[in-house]
Amino acid sequence: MRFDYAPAPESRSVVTLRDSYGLFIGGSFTGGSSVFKTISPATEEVLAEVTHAGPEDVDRAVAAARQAYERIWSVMPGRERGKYLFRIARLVQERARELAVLETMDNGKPIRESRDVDVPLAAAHFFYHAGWADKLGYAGFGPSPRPLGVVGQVIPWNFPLLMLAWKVAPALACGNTVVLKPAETTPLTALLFAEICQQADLPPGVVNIVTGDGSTGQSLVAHPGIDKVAFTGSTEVGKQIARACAVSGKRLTLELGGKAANVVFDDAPVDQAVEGIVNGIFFNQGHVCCAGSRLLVQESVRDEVLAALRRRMGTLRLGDPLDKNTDVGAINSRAQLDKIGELVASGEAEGASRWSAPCQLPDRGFWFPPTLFTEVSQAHRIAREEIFGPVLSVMTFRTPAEAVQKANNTPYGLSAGVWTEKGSLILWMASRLRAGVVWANTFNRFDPSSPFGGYKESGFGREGGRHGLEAYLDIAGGGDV
Ligand code: TAP
Repeated sequence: MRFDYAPAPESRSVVTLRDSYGLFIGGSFTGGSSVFKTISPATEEVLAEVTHAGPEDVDRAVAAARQAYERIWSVMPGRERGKYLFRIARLVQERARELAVLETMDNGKPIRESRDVDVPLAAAHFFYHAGWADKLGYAGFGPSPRPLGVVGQVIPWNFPLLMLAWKVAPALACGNTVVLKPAETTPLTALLFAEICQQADLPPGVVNIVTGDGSTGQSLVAHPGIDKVAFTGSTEVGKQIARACAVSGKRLTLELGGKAANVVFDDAPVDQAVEGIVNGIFFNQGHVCCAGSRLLVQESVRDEVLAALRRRMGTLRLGDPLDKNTDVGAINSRAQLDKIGELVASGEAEGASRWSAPCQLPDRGFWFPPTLFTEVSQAHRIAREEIFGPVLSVMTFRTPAEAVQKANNTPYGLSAGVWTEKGSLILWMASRLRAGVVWANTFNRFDPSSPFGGYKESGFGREGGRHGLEAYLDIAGGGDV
C-alpha cells in the first residue's frame, strides 16, 4: 500500500529577499562593476540581482582585508577572536531557519537537508573553531603559531553556507582575514552571512564577500596581496589555480572532486547498507564531492542488494525542495543538468544498463530522477568521471583484495565506505583504501573535529580538526608535528 503525503511546505516568509545585493567589503555593502541574477533552480524564478566583482572590486576587498589583518585581527588576543566566533556561531543558530530556507531557495536542495545538515554543521564549525582561537599554542604547531595573513577563498555551489563555514571559521580562528567568493549560482547565504558578521560587530574588513563568476575567482586567486588560497571545487579548476599559484609564494589548499567507492560485503545487513547507499549517492542530489557514486557489491549478494535498492529508490520523493517531505530536490543549474545528461547518455552508449526510479519530474526547473547503472565496466566514463548528480554506477567483486583494487582504480581519492559486520575486515580495508575518509557502516557523516580532504586528484590539505588548522598557520620551520 502506498501512502500519499499531504504537502508540508516550509514558509518562505522567514526570508526577506532584497531586490539587489552589493559586495561586502570593509564591513559594508558596496556597488561593483556589473550585476547578474540568481535564480531558484526548482522554479527558474529570479530571486535577486547580485553584484559581479571585477578586478578593481577584488582589489578593494583585498586592501580592506589587509588593513583589518594588520591593524586589528592579527594583533587581537586569541581569546578575543574566539568571542567573535562564538557570537557568529550563536547568530547562525538563531537565524537557522532563515538560512535554511534561503539556502534551499537558491540551491534547490531539500529543506530537510539544509535545516538538519547544512546549517547545524555550519554553526558547529564556528563553535568548534571558536574553541581553538585561544589554544593554538597547544595544537602541536609550536608555542605561538602565527597566522598567514590575507586568505583568498573560493567555494562551490553544492553546500554554499557549509563550505563558507569550513573556510571562514578556521581562517579567522587562526588570526587571518578573508576575501571569499561564493559560487555564481548560490551567492545568497554568503550575503546573509555578511549581515551576520555585521550583527556580530565583527571588525570591518575581517570578512569580505565578493560575488561573481569564475573570472572573479580568477582575479582573487591571482591577486598579489593574497598570502594563501583555499579552493573547493572541480579538479579541472583546481589544476588551473595550482598553476596560477606556482612560484608565487602563496600557500595553497585544494579540496577537489571525487568518485568514491561504497563497498558492500555479503555479511552486511542489507537494509542498513541500502540506506547507506541511498544516503551516499542521493543525498543533496548527488552534488557531493565525497558521494558514494560507485557501488561495489559482493557478487553473491548483488541481486538481493539491487532488488532492495530499487525498492527503496522507488520510495524517494522528488519535488518541491521547500516541502519537508522531499528527499530529492532540484539540480542546481541547467549547466549541471546538461552535464549529468551527457554522462548518462555516455553510459547508455557504452553499454551499461540504466534504471531510473519512476517519478514525475516537475514541468519547470532542473530535475533528474534517481538513477542507477548496472553492467558497468571500469573503463566506462560513468565509472571514472565525477557525475555530480543522482546517478549510481554498480559493479561487483568477489574477494576483499579485488574490492580494494577496484575501489582504488580511480584518479580520485576523497572518500570510501565499507559495509560489513567484521571489524577486522573494516580495518583491513581502511588501511588499503587510498581515500582521505573511510566510513564504516555509515556514509556522508561529517564533524568539525574530524579532518576531511583528499589524495591524488582530490586535492591536498585538510579541513576540520587540528589538522585543518595547519592550513591557516605559518608553521614553516616551526611546529612539532
Ligand atoms: P568549479 O567549477 O570548480 O567552481 C568552484 C568555484 O570556483 C566557483 O566559485 C567558481 O565560480 C570558481 N571558479 C571557476 N573558475 C575559476 C577560475 N579559473 N579561477 C578561480 N575560481 C574559479 O566547481 P563547481 O562545479 O562549482 O563545484 C563542483 C565541484 O566541487 C565538484 O568537482 C566537487 O567534487 C567539488 N567539491 C569538492 C569538495 C571537497 S571538500 N573536496 C566539496 C564540495 C565540492 P563560478 O561558480 O562562478 O563558476
